[in-house]
Amino acid sequence: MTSPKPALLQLLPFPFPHTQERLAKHFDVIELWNAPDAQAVIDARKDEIAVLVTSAMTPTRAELIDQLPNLKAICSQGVGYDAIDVKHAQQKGIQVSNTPDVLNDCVADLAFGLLLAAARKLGHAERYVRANQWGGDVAFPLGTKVSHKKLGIVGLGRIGMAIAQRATGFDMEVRYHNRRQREDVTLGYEPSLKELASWSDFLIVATVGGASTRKLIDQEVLRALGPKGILINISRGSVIDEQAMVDALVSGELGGAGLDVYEAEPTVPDALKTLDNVVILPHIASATNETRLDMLNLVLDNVDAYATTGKLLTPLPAL
Ligand code: 8YV
Repeated sequence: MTSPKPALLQLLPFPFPHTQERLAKHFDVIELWNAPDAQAVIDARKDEIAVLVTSAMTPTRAELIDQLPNLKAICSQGVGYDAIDVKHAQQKGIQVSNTPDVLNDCVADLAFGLLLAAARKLGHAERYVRANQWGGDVAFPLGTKVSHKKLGIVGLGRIGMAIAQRATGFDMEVRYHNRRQREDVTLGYEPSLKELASWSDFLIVATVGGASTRKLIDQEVLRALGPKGILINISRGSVIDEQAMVDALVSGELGGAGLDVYEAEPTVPDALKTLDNVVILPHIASATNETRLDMLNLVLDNVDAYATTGKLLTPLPAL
C-alpha cells in the first residue's frame, strides 16, 4: 500500500533522537544509509520522493538528483554547498537550503583555536609532556606571539566577520581579501591576495569552497606569507594547493599551519602528520553539541516549512 505522505530521502543519520519523529511528521522517511541496497530503494521509490535531506559532507550530485523526477527540495545540514550540484538542482526548479549563521561562532572559535595552537605550539607541547620529555635534555622551543599581530582574512563573509570580531579581543590589526570590497565594513581591504599574504603574520582562509576558489592559495601566496607566516584553514581543502602547502611547510618556506579541512577528506597527507609546525584536526569546526543541534533544527525547520508552505526557510539564492 502506498503511504499517503510524500517520501523524504534521508542520506545520513543525525545523532539527535528527535530527528526521525520530526521528519516523519509530514513525510514517509526513507533512511537510505540503513538500506542494504541503496540503489534498489531509490529505483523502487524514486517517483514518491519530494524532499532530500543531506549534509555539506555528503555528496549530492546531478546523477542522484536526476533519478528523482518529483524532487522539489534539498535540505542540507551545513553552510558549505560545494558537495551539492546546486545549480543543476535549481535549473530543474528544485529549491536548496543550507544552514547559515548558526555555526558562525563555533567555526570562528575553532579558527582561533587553530591559530593559538599553531602559533603557540599547543599540540607539540602536549605531545612533549605526554612523552615525558619535560625536564629532560630537550627544552621546548619558543612559540610565536599572537596578540597585537597582523591577521589577514581570506573571505569576509559571515564566518570571516565572526573571526574579525574575535581578533579585536587579541588587539590584532585585521585586513581582508574578497573578490569585491565590502561597503558595510571599515576593515582594511586588500584587492591582491598576494599582498594580503605578505602583509599578514597569520592568514585565515574562510571563503567558500567549489570551483570559484579552487587552489586560490597557491605557491605564490604561500611564499608571500613566508617562513614566519602561519596559514589557518577552516573553509575547504580545495581552496589551498595542498601539495604546494606541504612542500612549503617541509622546506620551511611557510612557517606553520593549522588545518581543519583537506583536499580529499578523510585523507590527510602523511607528510603533515610528521611536522611539529602543523596542527591537524578532523573537520570539527562546527562539531559541538550546541551548534550541531542548531544546524539540525534548521534543517528540520526547512523541511517543515517546505511541507506547510512549499517554500524553504533558508534557501540558497539562484547560482
Ligand atoms: C559540515 C561544514 O556541515 O557547514 C559546513 O560547510 O563543513 C561542516 O559544518 C558538517 O561537518 C556536516 O555534518
